Amino acid sequence: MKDSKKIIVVGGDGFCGWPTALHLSKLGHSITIVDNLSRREIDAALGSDSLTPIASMDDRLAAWKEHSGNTIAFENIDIAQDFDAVTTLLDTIKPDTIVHFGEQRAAPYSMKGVGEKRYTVDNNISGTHNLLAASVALGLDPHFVHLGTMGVYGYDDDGLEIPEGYLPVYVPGDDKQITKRDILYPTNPGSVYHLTKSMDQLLFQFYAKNDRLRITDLHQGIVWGTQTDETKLDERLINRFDYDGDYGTVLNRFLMQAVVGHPLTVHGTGGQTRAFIHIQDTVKCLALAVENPPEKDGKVAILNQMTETHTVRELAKLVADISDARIANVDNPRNEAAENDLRVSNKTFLSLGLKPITLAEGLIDETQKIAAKYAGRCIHKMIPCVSTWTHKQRPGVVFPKPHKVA
Ligand code: NAD
Ligand code: USQ
Repeated sequence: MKDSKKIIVVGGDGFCGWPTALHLSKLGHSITIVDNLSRREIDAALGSDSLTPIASMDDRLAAWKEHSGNTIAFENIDIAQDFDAVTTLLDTIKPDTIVHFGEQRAAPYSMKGVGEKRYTVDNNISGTHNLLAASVALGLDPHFVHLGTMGVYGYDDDGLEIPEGYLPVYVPGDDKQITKRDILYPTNPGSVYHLTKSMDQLLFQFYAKNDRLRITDLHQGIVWGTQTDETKLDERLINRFDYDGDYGTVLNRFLMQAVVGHPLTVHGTGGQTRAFIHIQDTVKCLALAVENPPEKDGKVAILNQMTETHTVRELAKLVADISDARIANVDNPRNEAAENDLRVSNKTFLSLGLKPITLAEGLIDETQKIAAKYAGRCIHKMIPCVSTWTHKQRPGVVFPKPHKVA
């Protein structure tokens, strides 16, 4: 391949990282996955597991070699804790691109307790900073592609369209002249996890300005679905499917709940509007971002990576309509706006040629081929969201309907 790049995929054992590593390998790039397998360890500690049976890293990579003929390298490194290993690896590979998925990514997990809050901040901020600082110390010039999140902006806005990263502000000076500045769109994170993504933004702003690193920060919505063209090839390549109260995201949880006969756990009124993207579109967006690095102009390229917005109650109704599921409005364990509007600009990816998969196309397939097939692996006690944001919230538990007394 003419434009084959040396790419490090940090967090390449995870839900978004694994299918992205396969897709970039299929496109002819030379891939090294870096992962400390902490996500698997957290599952074991919580007593949870992916609904889909995910193979060991060795088996995953052997299966990919059989199907594609391509070798993907793997390094088990904790990027937050082992700076020397990060430096040695970057110095050895001298990557053209570093795709960074390697963070603790669950909002409920980050709010479980003081230990989880501290772990999330230490892991995410140190990991991101170590990659940036090591690249600069070695005099390397990789293009950084980082997975940020739509949620850095919070959900208290009144429906203004969220632009791609920057807000023009007009500041009156002493001489009555008006000066225009492009500032980072103000953040308003709703969890410690989302706070770390807001802090990552400042690290990127500094390293782009000071060291002229080329950085793309992808502000991604909630990813749904499981499989991509590459992970479908063999059961050993299957992607993970999180459904538990800490790591499961709302739409995949509803799909799983529908097939195991659990009421759909709508938090509060379900008026929360969120941005969504299918995992197949995630990997396509990553390939587009890798192929289109920004200029060395001192400014981080920030792209909104989402394809549609929905309220939680709309999603519950969609899933209930294709199943016999009952909808339960449970207590909301989160400290979040009960109802919000959300409008998001995603014009960059559309202009680069993304053709989004819509919920309407993918839902039934996903329900039957994945959720129903692996329903027997569900650990029912892990379903409720019990991590509360403050002592004022209560867990999102479905209580049995009271019996009518005759
Ligand atoms: P995931 O937890 O499945 O994957 C993250 C991977 O990073 C795991 O394999 C984990 O072991 C690894 N990791 C974590 N800390 C590490 C460290 N210190 N050193 C090395 N490896 C480490 O999460 P995901 O759903 O694949 O998300 C990937 C990225 O995308 C995250 O940064 C997340 O914030 C972002 N994102 C995810 C979603 C979503 O809906 N899943 C939406 C928007 C943004
Ligand atoms: N929700 C329910 N019922 C449930 C689970 C969730 O009503 O059973 C509600 C939540 O209260 C929230 C909304 O659904 O209002 C979304 O929750 P989620 O767990 O699906 O998503 P979130 O916590 O925002 O986090 C996920 C990923 C995270 C990523 C983020 C993108 O875990 O890594 O950054 O989506 S975004 O939301 O755009 O910031």
